[in-house]
Amino acid sequence: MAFPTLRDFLQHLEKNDELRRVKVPVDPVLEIAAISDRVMKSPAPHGHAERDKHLGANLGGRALLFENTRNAQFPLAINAFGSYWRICQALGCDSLDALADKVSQLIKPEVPTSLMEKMKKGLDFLKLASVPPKSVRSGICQQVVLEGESADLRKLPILQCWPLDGNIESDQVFSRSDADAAKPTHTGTGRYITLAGIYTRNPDSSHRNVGMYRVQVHGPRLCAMHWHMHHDGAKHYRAWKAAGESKMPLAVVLGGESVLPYAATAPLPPNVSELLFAGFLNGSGIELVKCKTIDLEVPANAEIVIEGYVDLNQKLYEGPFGDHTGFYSLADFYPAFHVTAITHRRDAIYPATIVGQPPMEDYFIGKATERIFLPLLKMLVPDVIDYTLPMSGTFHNCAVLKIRKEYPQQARRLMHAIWGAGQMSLTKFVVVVDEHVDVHDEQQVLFQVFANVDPLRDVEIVKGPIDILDHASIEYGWGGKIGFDATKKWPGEGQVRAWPRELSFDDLTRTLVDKRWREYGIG
Ligand SMILES: Cc1cc2nc3c(=O)[nH]c(=O)nc-3n(C[C@H](O)[C@H](O)[C@H](O)COP(=O)(O)O)c2cc1C
Ligand SMILES: [Mn+2]
Repeated sequence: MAFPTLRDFLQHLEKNDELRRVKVPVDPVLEIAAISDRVMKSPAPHGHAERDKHLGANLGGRALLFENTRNAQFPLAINAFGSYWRICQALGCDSLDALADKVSQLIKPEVPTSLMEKMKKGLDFLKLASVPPKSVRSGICQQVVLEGESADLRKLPILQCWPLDGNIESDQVFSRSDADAAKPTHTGTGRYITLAGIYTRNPDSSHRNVGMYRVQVHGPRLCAMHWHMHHDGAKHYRAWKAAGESKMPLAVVLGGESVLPYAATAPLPPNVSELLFAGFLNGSGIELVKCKTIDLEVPANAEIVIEGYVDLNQKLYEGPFGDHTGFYSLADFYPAFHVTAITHRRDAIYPATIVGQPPMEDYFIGKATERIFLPLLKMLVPDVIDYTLPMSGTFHNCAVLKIRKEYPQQARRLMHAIWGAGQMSLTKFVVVVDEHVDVHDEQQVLFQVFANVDPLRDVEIVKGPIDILDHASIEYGWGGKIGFDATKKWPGEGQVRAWPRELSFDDLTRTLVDKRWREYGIG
């Protein structure tokens, strides 16, 4: 079962020895981040039983609750989702594979025919299975309402994660110039809200979106809103601008049901509601209350809600920011968000995360997506048996997929399907291996690539949209992508000499040695 509030979730973690309280005063500027980085890369109390040989399976340390945050009024929780065990607890499942099974059961009975129908059915499963959000009159997130001058972001223990964050005087130059940008009026601080759901709707209220985007603090009531142009918040922004509006309501939501932070990161298509998906994961509809100063609804069980509006004619410098790529994302211009109110639960806890070179907390959030979306990926591309987004690929840089090869050049078909599939289309390196390979074992995968690929024959290079955080692509937002066909090549695939067999012992010998192992006295 998932948990109705962040506090309930943290209590559960503490009961299971998965949380440590830090009582001494600690600085939200860099110190908390440096502590968390170390903890996130250390062993977790409960690992991943089935995957114990795989990178990251037993990492993630413990969740941390900093009770005494220097110069701020709230305790800070971090790394609450940062291990296999903890992300499963947050999503109310025993294992991510079990959750993926639940998703595949839902989509199985349908027998769609065309590709379009398949896509529609695949996504419709949410509507069939989930529990829609419910509007309620009041919520703990509004126990305290701060408006006007008293809505001051400095009360929150907002982190500075990395030393050059927000420092535009540094050598971290701009990633591009935005011709469309109004001249920036403000320089940001190094502090970023990192684990919030950003709630927006389109102008006619026909669709609402929740996305996890970082928010850079510029002043007590001013922020920059970092949504990538490929994401739905940016889509809403463009819709409000096209409608000739000057302000777009927006809420930054911290805490709430334990499924919410994950749901905000899930790569759902623009027309599929994160709140519906969250209801499905939560097992009951997410309760929503009306905001106090803007026309939006937010989760009633949240710890803290920052209400306000995006000024559609004002942009701010945003960045640099130490990002999940392991590099600083360079500064750029992003929309200005003006705070009109901060509401919070009495004794609220401020949730945060840091990103950087993996493994970090977001690695496990990404793993949840990898597993939950496997049945949907299979529906779109039935060739896929399993896949992984390896730790070293920081999500968009690499996907490894395995197939049961049935016809020549099947791997290439799969590559192109991936490059056309939602957020996965941004994948820079696609590796395809045969069925017997464990894609979660990086050593096995690299062995297959190095051994089975002839670079003249088995590499596919294309161009197209790339994650905007990719600093290597020649242009901002698009560039080259490469596919490696590491499957066994068939005579029908061009110039292929006789292909040797991979070494392995026969079953008889293996069982014999297993049975006699102790007898040998080797240990
Ligand atoms: C910790 C974390 C931080 C993220 N920060 C951003 C961000 O600053 N901007 C962004 O556009 N996406 C960010 N993402 C990715 C989006 O949350 C994710 O792609 C999501 O599916 C977007 O939802 P949308 O399609 O509704 O926009 C982040 C993800 C995580 C896990
Ligand atoms: Mn969305």
